[in-house]
Amino acid sequence: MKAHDGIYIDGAWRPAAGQDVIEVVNPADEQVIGAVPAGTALDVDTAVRAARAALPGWAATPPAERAARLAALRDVLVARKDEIAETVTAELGSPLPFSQAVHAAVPIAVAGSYAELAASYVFEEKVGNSTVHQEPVGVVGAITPWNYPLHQVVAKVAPALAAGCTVVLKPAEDTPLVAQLFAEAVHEAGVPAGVFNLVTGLGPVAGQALAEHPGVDLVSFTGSTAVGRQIGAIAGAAIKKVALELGGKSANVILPGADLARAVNVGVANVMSNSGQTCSAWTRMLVHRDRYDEAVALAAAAADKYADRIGPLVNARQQQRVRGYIEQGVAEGARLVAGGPEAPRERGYWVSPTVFADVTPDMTIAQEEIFGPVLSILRYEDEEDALRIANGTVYGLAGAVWAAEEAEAVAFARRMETGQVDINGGRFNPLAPFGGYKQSGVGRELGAHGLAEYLQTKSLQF
Ligand code: TXE
Repeated sequence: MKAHDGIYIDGAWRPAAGQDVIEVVNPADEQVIGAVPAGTALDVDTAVRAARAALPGWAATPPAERAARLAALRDVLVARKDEIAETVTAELGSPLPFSQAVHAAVPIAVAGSYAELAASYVFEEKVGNSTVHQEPVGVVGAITPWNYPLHQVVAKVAPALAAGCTVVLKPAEDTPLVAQLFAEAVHEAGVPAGVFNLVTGLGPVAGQALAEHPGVDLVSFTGSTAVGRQIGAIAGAAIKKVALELGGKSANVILPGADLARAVNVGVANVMSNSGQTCSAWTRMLVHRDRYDEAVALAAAAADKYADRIGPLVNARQQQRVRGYIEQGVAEGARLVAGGPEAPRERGYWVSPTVFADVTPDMTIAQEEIFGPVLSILRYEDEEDALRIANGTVYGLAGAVWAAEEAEAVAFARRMETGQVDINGGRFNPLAPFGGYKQSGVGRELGAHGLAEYLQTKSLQF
């Protein structure tokens, strides 16, 4: 048994209470590449107790020392970045260059940002005759999905540790290997025993036990809206804090004067990235009717170029789900201009880059999160119509606006009901808060706002 064939609790790898395992499958070819313990409520309880026991010590550790551990963690992740990329490629199926450029590099940037924020954040300030203290919320239960397997983990664990919280992580069952690698990195970075704990397992078993555990003060969840709703209900009943990062159906609004070719090409790249398994993906492209046909032709040509560049979907269920949405799009009258429901390969969970034209706002493919390489192109009459369509879903996670003038794009973006908007392109910023309006979630991740989620406020009056 290799060291990490167990679960990581209180600074050590140990066997889970039961014998069950979860097999890990490479979605590109359906080969079994490993297995991890299927932790149960008993394992979760052991982990939460370890996290509670470690809480007073870590909460009292000076922020500068917490920052030093996070900087050490970042350094270990840097030293192991090739292994991270290879692991994510093996369990998620993403092409290796993408795993290197995104699945390894982004969490390294996020860990680095929290090493800096832990050192610079104002945990105590004077307000009139009071001092206001920012204190850790306590024990965090983190439940993460498989789409950006390491990023989702770091986006929760790094700010929680920066805040002085201790953590029990339940990673997605499809991608647990990089979570094990992360636990090794935390250990190597010298984070004290019990501050970070890892229990692999199934969502409805280990995940639910973690959300329900009375020793957990805050549940931070990223995943489907359906499970997010359940977790929100559990947290509501227990009056415990909750952060939810859920689905999206983001709009890419191309205003009439924009550089159409650039807006379409970047828009298609955004949707195809990670095979469309991105909650913030710009899955609805909104184009003025005068430039609509031109945009459709550009998008179809751009999408076809991704056929050999994107990886498979994570598992057979997601592949079925996405193919089902494509069939539904056809059935509801949308026009396929690239891709389609047929699986392009026999083995593995592949779906072709797909583009639909003549999509209307009421169609299922324009309303529901598909989570695959599928773009819907919608036509608008004028700016007010574009805004109505952009805001016309239950979600509000991200989006984009393209215009001839930056100010015009900013004015439009400010009227969008969504948490993050890229203006004429835009680059990833690990310090910019990320999170949803409406049913896309509760709370923010990344940057100082992400850190604040893990803090509670106390004021002392003098
Ligand atoms: O998500 P689940 P799934 C969306 C996307 C996708 C759909 C289904 O639309 O097609 O969700 O994906 C854990 N109690 N997103 O089924 O089930 C689970 O083990 C506690 C959007 O994979 O929500 C995993 O760790 N935990 C998204 C995590 O929840 C439970 C990313 C997410 O899995 C649980 C992924 C339960 N009862 C999917 N049931 C985003 N927002 O980025 C499951 N889990």
